[in-house]
Amino acid sequence: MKKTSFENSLHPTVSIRGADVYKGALNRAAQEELLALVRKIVQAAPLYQPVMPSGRKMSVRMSAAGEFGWVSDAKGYRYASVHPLGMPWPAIPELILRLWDQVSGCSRHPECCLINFYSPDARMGMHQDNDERDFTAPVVSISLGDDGLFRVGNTTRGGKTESLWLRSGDIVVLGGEARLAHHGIDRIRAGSSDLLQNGGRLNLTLRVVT
Ligand code: MD6
Ligand code: FE
Repeated sequence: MKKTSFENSLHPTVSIRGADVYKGALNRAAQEELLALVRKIVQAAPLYQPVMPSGRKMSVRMSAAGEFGWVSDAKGYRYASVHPLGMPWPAIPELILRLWDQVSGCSRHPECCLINFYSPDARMGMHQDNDERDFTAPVVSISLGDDGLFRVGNTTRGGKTESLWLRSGDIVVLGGEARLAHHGIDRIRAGSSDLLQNGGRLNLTLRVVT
């Protein structure tokens, strides 16, 4: 079988406000392999549209793999051990764990692989990933499909921010001082990738939860 690019060693190529970005970490074969794994996950645990505590619907659709999925509804944000429809979350595929091992510098394994799907008009407001217990473990994100404009700010709200287009196959590691940096996705560049047959962007975020 064709060697996936991450069986070679990976090195960050860009840093924005302390977030390490591995541009082009995954070659096309690796992206396709990951996409097939994501399809299997969402067949078992379908993408759903989360509602924020404010009552507004999020524009992304979500699912997850692992012991926990991050969910949002009228009651608030939390990690849950079952999908909102009641089924257990599928296990995190081995390939994704190997990727984590290559870039995380963390001896623990992720307990959540959150899956976000963006149609061309979806976005993700500025937020912190702070529902986890152990902030010494980084958050690792993998982008597939259309380009997304990623913005990174500060640990506190407001202040200076920097933006970078994330392309299919890019990996971001938020660790160290940047672990609690605010970040979001401002927009999607429709049609910029042909990885997903019907377009859109997938982002996988891997987190140690407990
Ligand atoms: C996204 N990413 O790329 C949203 N969180 O669609 C995130 O929210 C994120 O990229 C923590 C660490 C890296 C990320
Ligand atoms: Fe995040």
